[in-house]
Amino acid sequence: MVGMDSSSPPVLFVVGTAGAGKSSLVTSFQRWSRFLETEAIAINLDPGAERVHYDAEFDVRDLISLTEVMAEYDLGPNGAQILAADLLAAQAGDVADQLHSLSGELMIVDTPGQVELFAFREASNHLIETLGREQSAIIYLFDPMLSRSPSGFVSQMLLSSIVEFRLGLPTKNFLSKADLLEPEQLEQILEWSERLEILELALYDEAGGQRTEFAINQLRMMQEFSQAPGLTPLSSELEEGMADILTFAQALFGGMSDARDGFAADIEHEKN
Ligand SMILES: Nc1nc2c(ncn2[C@@H]2O[C@H](COP(=O)(O)OP(=O)(O)O)[C@@H](O)[C@H]2O)c(=O)[nH]1
Ligand SMILES: [Mg+2]
Repeated sequence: MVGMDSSSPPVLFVVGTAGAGKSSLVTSFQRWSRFLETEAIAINLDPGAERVHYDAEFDVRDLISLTEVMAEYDLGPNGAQILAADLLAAQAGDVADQLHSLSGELMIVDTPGQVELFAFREASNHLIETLGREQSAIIYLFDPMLSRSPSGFVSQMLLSSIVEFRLGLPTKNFLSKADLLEPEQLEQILEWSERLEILELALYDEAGGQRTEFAINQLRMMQEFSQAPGLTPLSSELEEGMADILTFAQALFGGMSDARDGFAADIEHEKN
């Protein structure tokens, strides 16, 4: 068996609340990377996905079917999702063999619809170890509609940091589906992400003093520890922000993969 040695590629886990745009991002990023002639390997870890629009080199649905789990154990979709995650952990050996046989320059991983299925089940930590913790990172997607209110925005900041804490991987926040926001809304949200004191005022208006103080104190502490602060807009629909994802991966893993030189050279080439 081929081991995960230093030649194994960087792995980006795409995480976010249900409907945040995870699967669409994997599709868009893979399509974009093809133009650089350095294709990203897509992996689907969502047993509940009805269909995916990317080419998955590994698809968890080949091992576990949600409809079969529902029928066999007489469960509804939520219970079946949880059991599916645990069944997957029990097959960790098989999964590891299949994942280890993949080679490429960068892996991008689609995770289950609901964020807690990835962040809080034991199976995820096994999978991260299997793919290589040292070269793994999280792309955390903010839902654009939820981001329009100060409390919704702050809630996602907190949730993202909980996921980062739980999985112990470097995390970068991206504002998903930016094409759905009015330019003023987008500007406002980005300003909140850059200037805590502006966010604090907006939150104070919406939520009052006590809740604001609680949240802003948390955020202030988080910002001190964050490896990749800020919020970067992206749109899978318009294929925008894909280079920012790659830049994040390169900043973390630059020296670890041939991808860097290949991708960087291609991007330089695109610019010219
Ligand atoms: N306008 C727009 N819609 C998007 C974008 N990304 C995803 N969507 C839509 O958002 C919905 C949820 O996307 P999906 O990728 O399935 O979310 P997931 O549950 O996080 O995997 C779908 O209807 C997508 O077509 C985007 O960049 N722009
Ligand atoms: Mg999905």
